[in-house]
Amino acid sequence: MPKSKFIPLNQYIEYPVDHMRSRSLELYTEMKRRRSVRQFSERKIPRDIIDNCLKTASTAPSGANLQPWHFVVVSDPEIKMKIHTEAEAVEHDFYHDDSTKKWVEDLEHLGTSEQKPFLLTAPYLIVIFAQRHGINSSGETRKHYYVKESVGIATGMLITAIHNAGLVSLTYTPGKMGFLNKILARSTNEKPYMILVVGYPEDGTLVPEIKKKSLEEIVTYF
Ligand code: IYR
Repeated sequence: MPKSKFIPLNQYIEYPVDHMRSRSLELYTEMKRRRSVRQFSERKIPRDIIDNCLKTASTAPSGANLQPWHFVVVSDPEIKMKIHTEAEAVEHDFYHDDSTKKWVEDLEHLGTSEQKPFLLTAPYLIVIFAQRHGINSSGETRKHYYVKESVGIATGMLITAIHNAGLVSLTYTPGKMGFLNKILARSTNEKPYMILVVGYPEDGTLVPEIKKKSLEEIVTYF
């Protein structure tokens, strides 16, 4: 017998097919407006809104339901400053190193640079950690499964929740992120996964003109 107790699937709602069609189209219409933004205003955001978005992320499926993630929400200006200093040092190497020359060329159309002022201006930096393994209260380790997949799904749901709330975000990944463990006092079983920068866009924000692949390009039906 499984150890789990089983309960009826009583929260499921079946919609009539027409209703399903309009709901699926409405979400697509909403999500295709989402853009990654690199210019953030300093406007504050109530914390309960961020909490609600994190609660949405917490509903994500994960390997063996072990939920191998931790979210550190940074709004403290001094901590943001430390992250900014370390991140710009990492980016300086990335933008000047010979080994990343081609990569930097591939990014030209996005208008990125080694300067990361949004790490100071955005009201929240959500630093997402992936737990390579778990540690219980007695300090014993526990294997985690499909960690990257699980954290990726939770992060996607967080990005969707933030957009749905009417905010903008940026998935930001400096090449080396070990400094985040030090600054945020997270143990080494937790690997920094990304910084999700969250806030309002600055007035007059510009975004690159980019195209998404068509369904024909990305989907095969059999
Ligand atoms: N971390 C660098 C470089 C960078 C890499 C990728 I892949 C991007 O999609 C965008 C930027 C930076 O943020 O500038």
